[in-house]
Amino acid sequence: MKVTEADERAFAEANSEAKSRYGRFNLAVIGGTGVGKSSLVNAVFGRDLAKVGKGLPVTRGVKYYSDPSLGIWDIEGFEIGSAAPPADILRGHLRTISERPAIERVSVVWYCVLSQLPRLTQPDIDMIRELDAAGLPVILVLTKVDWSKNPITGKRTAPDDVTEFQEWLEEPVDGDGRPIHIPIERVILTSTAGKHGKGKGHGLGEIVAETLTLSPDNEKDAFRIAQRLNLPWKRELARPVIAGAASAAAGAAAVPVPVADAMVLAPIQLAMMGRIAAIYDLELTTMMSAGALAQLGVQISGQALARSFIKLIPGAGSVINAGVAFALTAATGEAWLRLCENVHTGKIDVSKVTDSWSDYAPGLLEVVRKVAERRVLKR
Ligand SMILES: Nc1nc2c(ncn2[C@@H]2O[C@H](COP(=O)(O)OP(=O)(O)OP(=O)(O)O)[C@@H](O)[C@H]2O)c(=O)[nH]1
Ligand SMILES: [Mg+2]
Repeated sequence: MKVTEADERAFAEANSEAKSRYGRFNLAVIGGTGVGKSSLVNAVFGRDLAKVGKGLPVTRGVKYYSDPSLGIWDIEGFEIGSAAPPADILRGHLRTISERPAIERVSVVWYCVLSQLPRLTQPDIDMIRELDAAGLPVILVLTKVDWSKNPITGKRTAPDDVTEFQEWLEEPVDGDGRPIHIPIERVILTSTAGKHGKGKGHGLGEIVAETLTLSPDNEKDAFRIAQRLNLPWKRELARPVIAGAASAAAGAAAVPVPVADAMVLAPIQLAMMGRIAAIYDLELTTMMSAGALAQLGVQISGQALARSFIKLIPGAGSVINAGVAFALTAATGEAWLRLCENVHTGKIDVSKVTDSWSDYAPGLLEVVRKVAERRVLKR
């Protein structure tokens, strides 16, 4: 059976529909030159937007990088000798941002301070207050923390002056010991590399968890998709998609339809796959060529076609067929999820997706056997 163009479109349309529904998560990263803003963004979101994204110098000291699921407002911290007070400059930046399209609106701010200079200057405090006044939740990120590791317990500790600063932030006071208000939600200590630029980062899981907590409810899914560190969040988003497709497949198969199974089920499965790909933030065009996608459609349709033979088996009525359609769609979804996960984490090269699929795709016979067994057990 030839795969129709409609099948490919089912994948592509579901993919882009899901992408636009989940929308974009926008983060503002503020900090002085070289404090490690870009490194942090790369570590959490797994991509160098400054290199790959469409960078846009919006105004002096403000750049906007974006791809479909993520927008980064890269804002220069205050520079010594700047003409206007930093808070005034920042207020201007925030006004500029608020006049941009809604899809670019900032949700959360990471205010980055180099841990080697663990203090907040008055301009820093003024800027943080300005962000708070604009209704933006601020995470204070201490960057490039030089952890030392206890060789016996393996416990990591930050330098003393960093810990002291962290304690001061819990109840900040001015030089005269009077309490001052610094509207930050959290302080998080991070590093994206070890002392010599190698090794893994620390504090990243914490920054991801806190950013999700502070995100508005209608942008949490966008953040779950944009970030690259927490895979369970993505699985949680993908599972209902699979369940929905499996039910739809069962429904389509239970009703005697005048068209071949493949015509009905392949679009359901391909749309499911397109949605899952969106959750893993995988671009259809980078994942596979149109030809490769067609090939994938052939495989799925082949399974569906084989399914229609089951109808010919004496005693295997439309109910068994619906059960098989359900189970096979669910198994296909799980297999595709695992494949997407492996592409997402870099275990599989995107160019190998089509070749790898046969290793993941559920075997039809296996699925039919399981469904049949379950029915026998139920009796
Ligand atoms: N040791 C160590 N070095 C880091 C860490 N994070 C970043 N760096 C290094 O610090 C330098 C500056 O990092 P960037 O991420 O480019 O800093 P930035 O704030 O984006 O800098 P600008 O965009 O130039 O303002 C780079 O050489 C990084 O490799 C860290 O956690 N530990
Ligand atoms: Mg940078």
